[in-house]
Amino acid sequence: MSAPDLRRAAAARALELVEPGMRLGIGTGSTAAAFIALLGDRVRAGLDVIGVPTSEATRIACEREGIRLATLEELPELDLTIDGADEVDANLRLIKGGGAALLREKIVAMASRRMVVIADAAKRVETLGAFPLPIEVNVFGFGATWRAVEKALAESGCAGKPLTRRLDAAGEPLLTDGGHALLDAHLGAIPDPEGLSARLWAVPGVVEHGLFLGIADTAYLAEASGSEARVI
Ligand code: ABF
Repeated sequence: MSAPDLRRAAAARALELVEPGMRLGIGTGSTAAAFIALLGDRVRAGLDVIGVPTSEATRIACEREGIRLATLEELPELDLTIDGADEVDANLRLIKGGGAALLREKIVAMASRRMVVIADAAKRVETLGAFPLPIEVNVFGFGATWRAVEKALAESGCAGKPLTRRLDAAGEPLLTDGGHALLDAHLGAIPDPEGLSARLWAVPGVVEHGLFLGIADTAYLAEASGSEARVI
């Protein structure tokens, strides 16, 4: 059972929630890509849905599949968002943003009545933080914000943990679809996600961060069970 097979199994389970006429938030990343491909099959077979993509990459993938799209301005209230995650804990708290799309992902998820996470069960953790926490920051005053984020991390009991700037494939500082920079906080563990979230939001240059707390209501996590995939 390969990782793509597991991602497809989780995506297929989420697709069962999609009903004709639904307004969908469509996520970013490889598991969301598996969902887009399966949704495209259903759309070509006649399923009538409309989607709001969470990134330019997802917009392009949906267009290639023939999935009808709208902007969040056109559809400010969505029925269901399906998206991946980098980590999921037992309380459905997430770390997202490895795909550099966290701001639009969080805006779209917050505009949805439901958010369902799809992932390989390997994303399940006891404590968030092994995956570096993405923090989206305004490029204006980047250095000052970097120092303010380090202070916020220290106040959250994460003093001295490495903070790096996200680079693109060419090794240049990455800019998100929204034109912001990304910091990655290599914390190892986040014992108090809610407290850290509040401290990061208090930093003026922080646009958003990858802690999704109280947003997802369901997670479909796929694991190998013999030669089959089991979704838990
Ligand atoms: C996106 O999906 C990102 O927020 C997250 O980092 C990524 C997970 O990607 P994958 O499904 O490829 O593991 O939502």
